[in-house]
Amino acid sequence: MSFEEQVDDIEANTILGGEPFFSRAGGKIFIIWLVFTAIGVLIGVYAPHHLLPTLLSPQGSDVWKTIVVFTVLAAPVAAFVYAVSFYSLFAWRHKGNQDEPPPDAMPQRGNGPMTVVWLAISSLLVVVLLFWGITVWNTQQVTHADTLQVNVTGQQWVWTYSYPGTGVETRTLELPLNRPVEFNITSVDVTHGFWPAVLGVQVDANPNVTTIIRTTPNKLGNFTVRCSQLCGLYHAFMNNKAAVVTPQQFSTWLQSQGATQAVADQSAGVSSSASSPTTTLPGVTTATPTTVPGETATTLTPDATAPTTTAPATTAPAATVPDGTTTTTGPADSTTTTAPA
Ligand SMILES: [Cu+2]
Repeated sequence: MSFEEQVDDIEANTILGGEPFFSRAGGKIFIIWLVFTAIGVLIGVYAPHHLLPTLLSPQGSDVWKTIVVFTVLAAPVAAFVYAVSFYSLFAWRHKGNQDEPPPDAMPQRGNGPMTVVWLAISSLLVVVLLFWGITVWNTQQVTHADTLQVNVTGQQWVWTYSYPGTGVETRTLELPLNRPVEFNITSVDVTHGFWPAVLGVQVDANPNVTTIIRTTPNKLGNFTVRCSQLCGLYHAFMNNKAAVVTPQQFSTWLQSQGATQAVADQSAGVSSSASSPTTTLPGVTTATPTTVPGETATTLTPDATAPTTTAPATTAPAATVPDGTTTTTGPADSTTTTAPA
């Protein structure tokens, strides 16, 4: 059979018709595509359980879901490319028993139905991903009245955290459980990347710009804040210890860093009468309506909580449970999560 006859035979019978579907190249590629797609979907669904650390915030769960959805949607596309490639490689390769390689097939200048299908599927996938991304992004932009402010400053090669209104400035990050937190991030030298991965947020720290990201830690645990931008010689060592702790522990920690007890209790959202550890439950501690720390300078001193000095917008509602997220994690879980040092 001449080469032209082979090509005609392939087009007439093997790919498009003639023989039963699963005997044709198209049918075989279809089966390979199905198998590869199934493998890709299984990897997309189950690999994150083994690859991702335990996530400590709803934003982290959003990231998890996004990884799964994007991988599952990409699996059939990648599988199609691999299926055609593998089949071509093994079924249509030059076997080596001919004197010369066969000439190329006739070039394809266009294929109307294929173009329509290709464009339609691609467009649909992009629209779905765009819709998903915008939706998840919007859920992360919700602000809460009792948000804890934390100023984050990157420099070669350390992170510094300050808690406005408390006088505390540290190089370890501690956050109270179930309290929305707003990071105000900047840099004093080059571009860094603030990356508390298990909280599901990451953003660049740029000089002369303050970038805000929000998250709500909803599980206790220790983790590491890393720098995600190659920022110089010791970039790889730009790591900080960090932890999500109970409000009571947070207050105690603030005091150990120099805050007065009144300011620390106020920042942590715990009332002084609830200071006894036996009466403090993480996430369900209900604070008295207090001034939100960090929003005004009036919280700097313990006696600044007098009602006359409190701006209306800074008065938090009584409940400290921020977004209705049910707390399923108790103090006993605090040892379950440790990011690699
Ligand atoms: Cu850096």
